[in-house]
Amino acid sequence: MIPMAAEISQQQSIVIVGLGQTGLSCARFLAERGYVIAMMDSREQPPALAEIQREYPEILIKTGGFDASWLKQADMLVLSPGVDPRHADIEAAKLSGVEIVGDVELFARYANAPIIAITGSNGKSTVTTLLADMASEAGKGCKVGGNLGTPTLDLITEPAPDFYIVELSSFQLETVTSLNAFASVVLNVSPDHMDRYDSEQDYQNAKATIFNGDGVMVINSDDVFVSQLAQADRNQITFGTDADFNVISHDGKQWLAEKGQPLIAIDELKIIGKHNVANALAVLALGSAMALPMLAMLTALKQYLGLPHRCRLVGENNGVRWFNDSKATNVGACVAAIQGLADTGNIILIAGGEGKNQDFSALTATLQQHVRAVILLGQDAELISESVPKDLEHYSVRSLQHAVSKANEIAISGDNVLLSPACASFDMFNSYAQRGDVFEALVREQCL
Ligand code: UMA
Ligand code: ADP
Repeated sequence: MIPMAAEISQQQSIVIVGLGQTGLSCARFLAERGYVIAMMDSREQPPALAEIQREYPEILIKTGGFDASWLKQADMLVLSPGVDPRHADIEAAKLSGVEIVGDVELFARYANAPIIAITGSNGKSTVTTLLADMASEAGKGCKVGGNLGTPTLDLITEPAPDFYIVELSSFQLETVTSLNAFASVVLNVSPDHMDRYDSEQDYQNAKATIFNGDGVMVINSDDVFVSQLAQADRNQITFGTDADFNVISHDGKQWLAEKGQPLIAIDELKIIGKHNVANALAVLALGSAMALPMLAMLTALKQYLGLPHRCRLVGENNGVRWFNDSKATNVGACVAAIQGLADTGNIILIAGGEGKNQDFSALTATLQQHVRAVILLGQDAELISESVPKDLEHYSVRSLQHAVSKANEIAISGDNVLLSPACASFDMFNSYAQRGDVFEALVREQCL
């Protein structure tokens, strides 16, 4: 089944923009199918350059900047997600009638099995990997990837899997028109990537694209924006407070439940925090859309440890617990982590980095309510400090090493020290993962 592949003709000239992971996957996918392609990147030495030159010496490549005339002459541009479609040369090509797509659009056209599509401001990777564990426990063969790491086109194989389970970012969804997922979810929407969008509305619109088509809509009934996307004439499964999958009290405990029937006590889960309860409910809703047996789903849920750098306990010493939540790259994720840990002790928060034009005032109330000290670092530390309540103990430090030393100095038994930066890491690190690894190494050396 190759629904719309015929729409791209092998005579068309296709320019792939971006020579990163996505560009490499697009080049392989299109070259193997006989398409004539060229590639372009604004960096002089983009990451996949050598690999592409070795594998496909015939591909024309332009690096160190875009060539507006190449872009205008193409029939189709395949943009990597990191490339902003508002770039003047891309806009100009679009105005000249060039079709602009992304790798996920090609994936949607060529996918040969039902797609389960997951987006949201936060929780995507957790939900994607947990759902994959459940499907595997249920004996389903799934290909899993997207924004999570493996580009979607690399997932397409013969024979077809039972399902594709893909995490999609707003960047990837911006260039998608043909997606008709078997089931899809927008987990939640809170401001992020405001350096890429003209307005919050534009960011929300990109997320909403995941519901295109006629598949099952999985709706977070607690999210005002997501609830508004529900379409009465579509199959829907809801999760949240007043929903198909929710939390109930039973036998003196809190349980995840389906339509009032208790499924599993929350204290049996290894992932922590209210945000992970919401994630678990979303996964159960998606799994039920896929008709996965409940027993398999609950077995996988009980075993799921969570991903590294997401609210993970690094260790405990003298009654102080140290948590790595380096993946919290926006305010929404940081607030969720603080609220998730709030019942278990006082919080010392380490935050800061590259702020991506966020409004940090959304942090103020949560800091006031649940945090006993804040340690700020990175490019936007000063900006964030304007949103720290005046009477709250707070420090500005030069490095993560100083942040850990300061936290160690002020922490007392019963405290949770939480690295949850609410910012991207690129001002000081290569990635959130490197930031988290450095934090864990410092904590192990100095504090445990
Ligand atoms: N480039 C240009 N001009 C530009 C911008 C980028 O030429 O204006 C070039 C860069 O020089 C680079 C190439 O494009 O050589 C990189 O492309 P890319 O940034 O799209 O990155 P990929 O390596 O293709 O990785 C992408 C996703 N990256 C982004 O969305 C920024 C990866 O998500 C994803 O895992 C991968 O595709 C596979 O699907 C990462 C990410 O940070 C994890 N995602 C954001 C997030 O989670 O918040 C959305
Ligand atoms: P994503 O793939 O969307 O970035 P992850 O599952 O990797 O999401 O989690 C990223 C961060 O977001 C975590 O560090 C965690 O603190 C926070 N988070 C996870 N799930 C949620 C949720 N449902 N709501 C709010 N924040 C969340």
